[in-house]
Amino acid sequence: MELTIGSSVLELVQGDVTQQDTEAIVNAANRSLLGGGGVDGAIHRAAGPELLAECRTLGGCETGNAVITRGYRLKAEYVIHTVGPVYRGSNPRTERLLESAYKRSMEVARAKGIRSVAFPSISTGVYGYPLKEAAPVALRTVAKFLREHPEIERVCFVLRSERALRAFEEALGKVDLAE
Ligand code: AR6
Repeated sequence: MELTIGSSVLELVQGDVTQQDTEAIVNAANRSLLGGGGVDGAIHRAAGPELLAECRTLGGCETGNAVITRGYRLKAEYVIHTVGPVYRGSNPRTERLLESAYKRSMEVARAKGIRSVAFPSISTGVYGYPLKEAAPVALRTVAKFLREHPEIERVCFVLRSERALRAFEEALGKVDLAE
């Protein structure tokens, strides 16, 4: 599924974010930036040990923020590491932190002159954010950024499961992208 926003494209696909050939892929990291399970583990395995070595020099990342490293053995030249919130029930603060994780990732990409970015669905694995609640936040935030910053040409959400893809497709149908 694909949507045009100004001169940019927002795309939803089912797949593995580590295999994307966008200029940057986003990692759903934790505050230590020293690796973990889920997408984080897969990205570190695919990128090789040099990624962890660079992450060690960064001194961590706050929830809702994002930092950038090289991509090493990945097809993507860069990895943007962001830390989403742990879900403990629906509340505005948690939602703001998820929004911030997407927004800061886009800002970091833009600051590097990156034109294409692939995202996994942040916080919806180990961190327990329900897909149905997370998908509209993710799509709204990225769509708003693309409208304001057309220099990012393509953003692809790479969803691991069919269930996740469906949740994003449904949200894309409902969310008011002109907001
Ligand atoms: N490509 C795309 N999506 C994936 C992939 C993949 N290769 N693998 C998993 N997913 P999670 P979080 C989906 O748990 O919830 C780590 O230990 C997965 O199905 O990776 O933000 C970190 O170190 C889910 O929908 O990230 C942190 O401690 C989504 O990606 C913590 O987990 C996110 O799941 C972060 O938790």
